[in-house]
Amino acid sequence: MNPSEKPIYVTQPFLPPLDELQPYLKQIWESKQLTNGGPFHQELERKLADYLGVEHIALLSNGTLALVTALQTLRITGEVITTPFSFVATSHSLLWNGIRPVFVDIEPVTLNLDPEKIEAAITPHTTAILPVHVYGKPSDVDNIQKIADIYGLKVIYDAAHSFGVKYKDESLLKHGDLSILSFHATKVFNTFEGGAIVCPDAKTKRRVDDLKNFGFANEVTVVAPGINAKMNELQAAIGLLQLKYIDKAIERRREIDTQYREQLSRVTGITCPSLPPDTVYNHAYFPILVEKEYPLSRDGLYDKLRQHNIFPRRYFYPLISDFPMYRGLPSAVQSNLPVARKVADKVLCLPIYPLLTSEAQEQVIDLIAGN
Ligand code: T4K
Repeated sequence: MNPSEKPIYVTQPFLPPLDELQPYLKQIWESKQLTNGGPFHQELERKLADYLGVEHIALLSNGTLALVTALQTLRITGEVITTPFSFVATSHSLLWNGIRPVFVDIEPVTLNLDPEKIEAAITPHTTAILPVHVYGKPSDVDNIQKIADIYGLKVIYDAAHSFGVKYKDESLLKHGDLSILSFHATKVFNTFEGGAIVCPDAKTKRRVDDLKNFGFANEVTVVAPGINAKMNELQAAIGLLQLKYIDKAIERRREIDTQYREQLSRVTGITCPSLPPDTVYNHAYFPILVEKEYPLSRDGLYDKLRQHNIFPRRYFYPLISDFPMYRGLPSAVQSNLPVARKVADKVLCLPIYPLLTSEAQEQVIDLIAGN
């Protein structure tokens, strides 16, 4: 098979028609309100809360600062239990708050934090659990909450991948004390860069709003050493436009997912992880696991696709616990994380995005199937 003419990346951002941005730009130019909670920012907060089915949402400049700010909002200190199988921002947010990450292994089917292994990692210093809904798929929220209740721990979900995901008929983002979202260019819903914190009540949202604005509660009062993590008006305008197209974009992702699942489940040695029951998914990622029975190793398949101008990604390899700033931690030892290590060595995320053509997808499938 000839290499694809145009590179096929793991993702490509959806962009609304350019001419639809013009009226928003005009309004920004006329009002000169560029940031600090302007009208588009306020409108997007309202519309997103509505669309996602949550009480309150605070917009931030990116998902990483949303994580950092969420931890500060709940005054988390000491040790926090988290997963090594995620993007490095999850654990970095702990270090930025002077908190020690404690890695706990993942569960082999959902690839999320394994609740059965959490209790053994709790110490007198543990204050919270920071699970990730990896690829947007729900963590075991019920069992995680049970443990949190028994030990008096807070739960903050890194829901960077979970825009629009529903679990048991309601937004997945309602679980835990707070959830954060990412609106990065590579995400299902993008504002170029952007993020949010989903809050259960107005008081918590107010604290987030103060913290994302240097800690200012009013012109003369600073309540905490906050940071500048505000979403600006241009980002918010893009978000308002994206909302018009999001359902169609997710629908196209669903079709691509179905096609991959049908075609690749026939290939010996390729596993397509399933969805937890009761989930309405956003099809943010399409991970496959390259098993021993497949003729190539995961990296062999990764290289083969790259030679054909197709660029899948090994999300999440290496494990966070293998990066230099984490590997000295007692919980980072290999024997503590056997499932995460195995999964990190066989996972490959395939191209999935609304503008992926059927021909391009066929090419990816044919190469994996060895045709
Ligand atoms: N928590 C979790 C669980 C996360 O996954 C992330 C971010 C965060 C927290 C933090 O949220 P943010 O602070 O980012 O809002 C990407 C993203 O940069 C990162 O947002 C994301 N997770 C992570 C999983 O993936 P890279 O290094 O893989 O991105 P990059 O630049 O290689 O992009 C991948 C492909 O996407 C490119 O090959 C082409 C395409 N692309 C990318 C960009 C940026 C485009 O077509 N256009 C673009 O503008 O990290």
